Amino acid sequence: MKEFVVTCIRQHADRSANEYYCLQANPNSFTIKNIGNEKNLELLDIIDGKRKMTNEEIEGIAEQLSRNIVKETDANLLGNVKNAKEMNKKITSCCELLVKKLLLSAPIIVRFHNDADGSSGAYALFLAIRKLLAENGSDLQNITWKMHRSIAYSNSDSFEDRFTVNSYVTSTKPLLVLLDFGTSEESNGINDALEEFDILWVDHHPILEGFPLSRLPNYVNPWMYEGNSDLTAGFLAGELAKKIADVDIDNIQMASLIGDHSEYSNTNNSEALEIADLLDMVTSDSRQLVTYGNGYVKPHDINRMLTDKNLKSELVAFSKTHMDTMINEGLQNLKKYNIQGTHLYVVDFEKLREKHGETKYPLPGRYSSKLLDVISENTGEKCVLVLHFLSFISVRISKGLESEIDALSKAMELKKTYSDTIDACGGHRNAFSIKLRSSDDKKSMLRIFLRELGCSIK
Ligand SMILES: [Mn+2]
Repeated sequence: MKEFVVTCIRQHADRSANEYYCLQANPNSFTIKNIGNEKNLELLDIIDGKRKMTNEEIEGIAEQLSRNIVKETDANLLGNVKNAKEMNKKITSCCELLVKKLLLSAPIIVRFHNDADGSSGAYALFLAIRKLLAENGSDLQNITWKMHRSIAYSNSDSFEDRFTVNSYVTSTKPLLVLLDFGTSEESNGINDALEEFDILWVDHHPILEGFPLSRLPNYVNPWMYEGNSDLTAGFLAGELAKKIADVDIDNIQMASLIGDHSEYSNTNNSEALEIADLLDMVTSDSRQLVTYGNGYVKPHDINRMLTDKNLKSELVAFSKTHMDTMINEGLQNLKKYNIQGTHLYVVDFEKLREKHGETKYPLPGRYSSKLLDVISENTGEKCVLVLHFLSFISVRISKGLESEIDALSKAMELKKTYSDTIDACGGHRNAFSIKLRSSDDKKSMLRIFLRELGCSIK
């Protein structure tokens, strides 16, 4: 196909400012260009041609080309999932969908969880997409990256996203990419989003009852293939990235595993350790990196942080010193209880953070994971850490102990019994949190929860 075809129009109030995104496709390569203003074109017009293309024609061309572009990869770690072959197939088809949307210049919104896992996934995809487009003489366009401060996709998120793509007329549905989001009922915006978007969702949280899997053909989660949360969302997004373009992202993927304390993390990889720490920091407190806009970190910022040597070493130094201080203070302020042949520790995070005023780093969840690691290293035993903060109770359990101390199930039970007090509860068996409707109930609910876990408290 020698000619360019209009696959997407971005409309402006002033019609003459309209932008026309056009595709020219060869069997294994393509060009996308944005033809600016003063052209009175319509969707699927062939530029300089006399006819229009049909929707089926252009879809067919984009689908075939995306299949030619997406590469076979040997995904070593995927072998830890029992049905690795099936999962790799699913990743490939998700990849083809993403590339097809790129080819057709459909607006793409990528929402990523604001931690090392979610942001490394976004960064890996960013690198791959940028490379693919550069190799084909095309620019990165129509992609919106949104850092997301939870793992739930709410109704207001869906409202915002539909608004974002409102000004586009496209030959194919826009694409919504969710990285490291969970399946809890708080993700109630999904149904509305499905009206407007195709959804590509990369997850590794346990799949909860009532989740509309059948409506989400492009949902990847190791739990569906007899794997578990240890293959992280960022790691899986990296597998997608490698199929799109030849990018060197091993350390980024490793940072994702380290960030989520996966059993596949290699903590001797000092470069990946650093990246994980930095990603955790800049997604907790973006003032460290971003001084403009809404302060939300985007892959471009991450790229700057990882490629600018001075900036990087400055950030590394800050994150190390600050985390060490906080960990030491945490160790000095633990309450200790006996449970089931081991110990449970409680720490009041509000009290710790008070002293440090300004910075939001570290966020309580990641802090509790680190603190648990240090405690268990110091004592040589597997243990439980309960951290509380505002209306949150965050729980961390050493790997391997969760089958003996199934605190997540107990918390879920409590949520049923005390639905007036507990607003939400979710995460992984080793790492989850309970969100209360009001911080006023925290003391009493904490006591009930600790008693449930076997602590002797009056
Ligand atoms: Mn994750």
